[in-house]
Amino acid sequence: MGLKIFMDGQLIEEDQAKVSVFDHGLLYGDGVFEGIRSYNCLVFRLGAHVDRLYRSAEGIRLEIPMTKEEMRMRTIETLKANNIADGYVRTIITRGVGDLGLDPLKCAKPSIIIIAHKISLYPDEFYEKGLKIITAKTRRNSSFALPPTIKSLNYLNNILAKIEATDAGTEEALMLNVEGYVSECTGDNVFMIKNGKLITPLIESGALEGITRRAVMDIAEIKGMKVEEIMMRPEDILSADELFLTGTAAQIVPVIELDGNKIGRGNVGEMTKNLIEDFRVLTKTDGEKYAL
Ligand code: PXG
Repeated sequence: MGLKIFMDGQLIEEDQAKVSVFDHGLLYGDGVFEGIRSYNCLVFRLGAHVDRLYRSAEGIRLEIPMTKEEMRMRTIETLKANNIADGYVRTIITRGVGDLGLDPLKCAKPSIIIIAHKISLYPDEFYEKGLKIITAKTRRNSSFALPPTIKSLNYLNNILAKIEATDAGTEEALMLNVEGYVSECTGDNVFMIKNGKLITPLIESGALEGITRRAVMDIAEIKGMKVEEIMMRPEDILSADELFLTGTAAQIVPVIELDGNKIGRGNVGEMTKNLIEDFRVLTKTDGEKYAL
């Protein structure tokens, strides 16, 4: 039996969960989404994910036809219906069915889709050995065009950079904004550690306000580390002691090389290892609980 998908008010079988060819989500990438994780029946920072989903929707003038509270409830209901304790949830809001023209006002009603899936973990090797990444030539979308704070269904900007990473034989690509400052990777935020200080690009550099980013900053502050958000230059990264990426799916992944240049000693840093462990502990307590 396939998955049970929440779609437009009800849970339906995976093979029945279909989107119209006239949905503006498909035609134009007109919609928003979230990627959420549950750990042993605890949905990590569900409230923050739901808040960001509604902020993204507001950013594209899309009104989600559901309250935030119901959205949280439906997320948990979908996890439960699929008997998933450790999972990855993809919530998608599309503009809905319209005609072939651009006008979003012709779309009658946004579509709400929640997919709860078992988590497919990244290979252990990523965490043990660290990633080698490149700097993409593709620049991060300008806030004046499509603000990177909006988690929209239009991810071509990120996908183009991801293709560059794949072409270079690497897993990830660092993206700069049009001014040449570091913004983020294709689906992860970026952090460096220098002289014991945790440093990450300002959201204004063209980064998504990552939930994992926030959690890592919280952990660091509790540990008494100095945390700074800056306009980061690529050369700052080359002088870092440690470098890592954060995201809901990947959590915290060490990076050991950028464009063939070693970061620090070229191995996974001790402070990164500590943060990985602290984050693992946090996911055991910080979340919305449900029972299967
Ligand atoms: N930046 C971007 C552009 C993202 O899409 C993050 C940062 C990290 O945010 P969170 O809140 O997850 O800590 C994301 C989130 C993938 C994938 O397959 C990743 C995301 C979305 C969709 C797919 O790696 N990322």
